[in-house]
Amino acid sequence: MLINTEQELGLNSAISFMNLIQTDRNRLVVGLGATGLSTMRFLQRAGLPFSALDSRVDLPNKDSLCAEFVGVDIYLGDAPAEVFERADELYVSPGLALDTPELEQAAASGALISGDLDLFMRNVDAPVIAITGSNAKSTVTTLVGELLASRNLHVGVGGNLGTPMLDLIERDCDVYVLELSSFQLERAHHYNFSVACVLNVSADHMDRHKTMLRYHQLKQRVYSEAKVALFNRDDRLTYPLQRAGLVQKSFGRCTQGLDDYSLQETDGQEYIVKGVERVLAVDAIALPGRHNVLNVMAALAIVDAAGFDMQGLAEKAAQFRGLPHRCELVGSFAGVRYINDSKATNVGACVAAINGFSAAGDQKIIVLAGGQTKSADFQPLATVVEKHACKLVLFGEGAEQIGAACAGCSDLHYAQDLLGAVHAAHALTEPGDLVLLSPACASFDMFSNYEERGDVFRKAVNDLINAAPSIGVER
Ligand code: UMA
Ligand code: ADP
Repeated sequence: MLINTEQELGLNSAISFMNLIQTDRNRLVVGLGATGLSTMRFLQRAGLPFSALDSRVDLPNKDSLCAEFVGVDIYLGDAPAEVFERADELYVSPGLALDTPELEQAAASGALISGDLDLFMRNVDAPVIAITGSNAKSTVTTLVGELLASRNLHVGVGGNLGTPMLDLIERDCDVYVLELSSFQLERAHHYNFSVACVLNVSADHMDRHKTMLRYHQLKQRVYSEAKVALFNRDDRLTYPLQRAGLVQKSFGRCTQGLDDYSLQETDGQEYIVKGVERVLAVDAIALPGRHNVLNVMAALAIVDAAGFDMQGLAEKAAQFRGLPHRCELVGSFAGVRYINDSKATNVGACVAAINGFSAAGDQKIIVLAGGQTKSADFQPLATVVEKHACKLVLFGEGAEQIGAACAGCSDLHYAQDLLGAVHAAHALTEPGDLVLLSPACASFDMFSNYEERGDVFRKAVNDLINAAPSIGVER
């Protein structure tokens, strides 16, 4: 279905003719979610003609689109083949797989398959810091943004984190900090970042990328034109490929060169250090869990690698309280802590959370997991639940598959839904335990997103707490 907005508004449409005289390129924006909309706005501001399409017939914002993009051809539902055939440049939303027949056909015909990252990189002059990885991207990107803002810099923070990167351009920032997903890297061709960091790599999005090799290669692209590559010494898959002129720096647990960040113990006190120089006492870090110590270290190392003045930034990083739904304490009662880690949408995140909390004490962890599996392998989860003798309460679409992988490794329980899982977990607790919602799966089987899943967990826990006032609540 074509919505030619000029016709709808009763105007005399001349958009095809206008396209011919204003440009020698036919641009097509594919997908009209947050990225598509920001791409349309960017092209419109730049005066570059384009068409757009979305496979949904009932686009919720159809009317406002018509009003905003007068004269632009917008196709909803099944677009005619010619729309793809005549496109020279396709700006494809990250949610769309590139192996769809129309996109493969367009690429085979010589069209450029691209995304918002290319438009962004071609149109900003300020330094761009790019952060990717399977997990911890949002946490580290946000912290880097906060650290730079505390230096009185005008910082643009966005990308996969939420604000589409092209929306940041108008703000004319001193520096940009982008969280990049494998999907965004996959459709890009321009990677000239000031600093590029791969925080960690563990299997995710296997339903889209099919093999770990492909996923790994996509993450590596972030380094391909960067000035400085910052990698995680504890994770071989983050190491950059050698390239002339590439400056390499690293962070990790064990000490390395004088320019690298690591952990060191002195007089019974553990510190983040740069070379041999103390940067921050680990005890001072507000974020919970051992994995978050590495995240704080990574953020400091990124700002340092980008060449900014580090004065006072370690203290600022120590105060960072994190983002909602990432190892967030909901409350504790009867000596049991309830943690919302709904953002753990893959196995690696759940494994990191279990390891992170296990390192911090000898409490037993009851893990609530399940949801859409994204074709994941749950063996790493089985290994870690066995190692730390965790109990597992499984719910949602992936429950059977996770149960099969963890059979014999863990005390297994099943629940109909998340509310049932919270009650089942509560029944299993003893004082000193920790109940951890860390699903290792996407939420879309039962919820609209991970935030809704986390909110349901929070409410269930708060209802439990409120129903047992006599026990004594510590929040
Ligand atoms: N669409 C179609 N046909 C399809 C599939 C999708 O037309 O077959 C349409 C959808 O109807 C939608 C549009 O394409 O209207 C584009 O949607 P999208 O899924 O690409 O999502 P956006 O709204 O553009 O959001 C994207 C990122 N989403 C994905 O990568 C799936 C957001 O990351 C990101 O915040 C946003 O751009 C701004 O940069 C979210 C995410 O889940 C948080 N990311 C994944 C993750 O973190 O694991 C990678
Ligand atoms: P992303 O944006 O990459 O999804 P987030 O900061 O939103 O990253 O955190 C997602 C999940 O990753 C959370 O569940 C969190 O517990 C987990 N996580 C945090 N730090 C790490 C780490 N260093 N390694 C692996 N997983 C981590």
